[in-house]
Amino acid sequence: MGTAFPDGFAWGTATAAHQIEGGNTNNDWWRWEHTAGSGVAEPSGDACDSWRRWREDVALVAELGLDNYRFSLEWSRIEPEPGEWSTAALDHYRRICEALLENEIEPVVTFHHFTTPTWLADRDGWEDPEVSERFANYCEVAAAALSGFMRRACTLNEPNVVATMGWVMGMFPPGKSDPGLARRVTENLVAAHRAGVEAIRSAASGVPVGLTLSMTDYQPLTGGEERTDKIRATHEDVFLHATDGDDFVGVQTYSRMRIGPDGWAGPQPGVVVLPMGYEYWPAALEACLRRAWVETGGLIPLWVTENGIGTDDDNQRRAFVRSALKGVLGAIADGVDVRGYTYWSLLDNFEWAFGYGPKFGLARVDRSTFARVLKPSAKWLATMVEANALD
Ligand code: GCO
Repeated sequence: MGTAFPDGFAWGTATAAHQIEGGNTNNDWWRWEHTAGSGVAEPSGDACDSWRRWREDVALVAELGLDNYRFSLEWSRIEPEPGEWSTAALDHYRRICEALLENEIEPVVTFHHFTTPTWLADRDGWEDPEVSERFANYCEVAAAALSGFMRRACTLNEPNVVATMGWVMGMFPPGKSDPGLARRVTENLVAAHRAGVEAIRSAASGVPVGLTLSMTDYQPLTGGEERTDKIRATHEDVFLHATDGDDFVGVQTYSRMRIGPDGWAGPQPGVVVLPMGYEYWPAALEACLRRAWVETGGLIPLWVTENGIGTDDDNQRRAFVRSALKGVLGAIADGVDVRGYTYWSLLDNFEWAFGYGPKFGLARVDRSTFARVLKPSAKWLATMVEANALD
């Protein structure tokens, strides 16, 4: 296996509106962050002030010589009340796309990245069977505004995490633990994805569209085989099997989980554990790419739309990315059609329930001045992007 990536392999980095913009007060996450007992470490507050400083973010992506930048739209800014549309918000996101294109960077736009407008959350949100129509309506309006500017569209970011963390683990809004409701939410998210694909294609024809899925390298321990199959089926395959006809599948992988007869068996003694409690396991990416390829019949191109590491040790970040990319080369060598790699994230940002603790960024952000400073690992990544090869 060589160290060169295929010609045209695309390199990118990613962020999400609520994690970097600041002041997203009209969505369910802002309210969740200020709900006693939610467990959120700290409120998102000003985040990275990217609603104002987005030109600095574009300049960083350009400085790294990346081919694309994945960012998300904040639905609650675009549709602050049902049927009320903000031209100013749509113009804002179009200006980001224009600035990226001026720097020969392809805008990759995520339409829903975990946050839902409070007016929708208060109408049963993702539990409401009507939600897929509301989502499709929003997709159509937003896609029409960005048509001709966005180069790839992601409908839902990690719908499996939305369902599990919100309706099983209770760590994300609405903080429920009801497997029956989680199943209904999953069905509604699948329907929303399908309706979103149609809406985006109708409003921005020719733009490749797909979903981005959180995938974990689930490894069965003795006696954990059946449990592993069940977890894969309900947490991943239900979405992988909902991508028929899509233009790509986004794979987002961070680690593995060993599964025993009672579920997650916890970190293996001797394996490094990261600040968010999961193992340092870069090989998980290759395993998940291979599995996504098989489960989607080897018919739909894959993109790594998120892979990264929350760590204060920038050398560990570099080692992690290098090892993960070796796995990507291995999958490609065996015929898996992987079109690109997106490092999560451009910036140290609001890591949901963990607050600002975990540091995923290629750039650190001063929490009071919002100054961005690229880390050495970012400059190392830029050299690999330039060579389109592993160093
Ligand atoms: C996710 C989200 C990102 C996270 C990243 C690191 O996959 O959970 O897309 O918002 O910040 O995964 O945990």
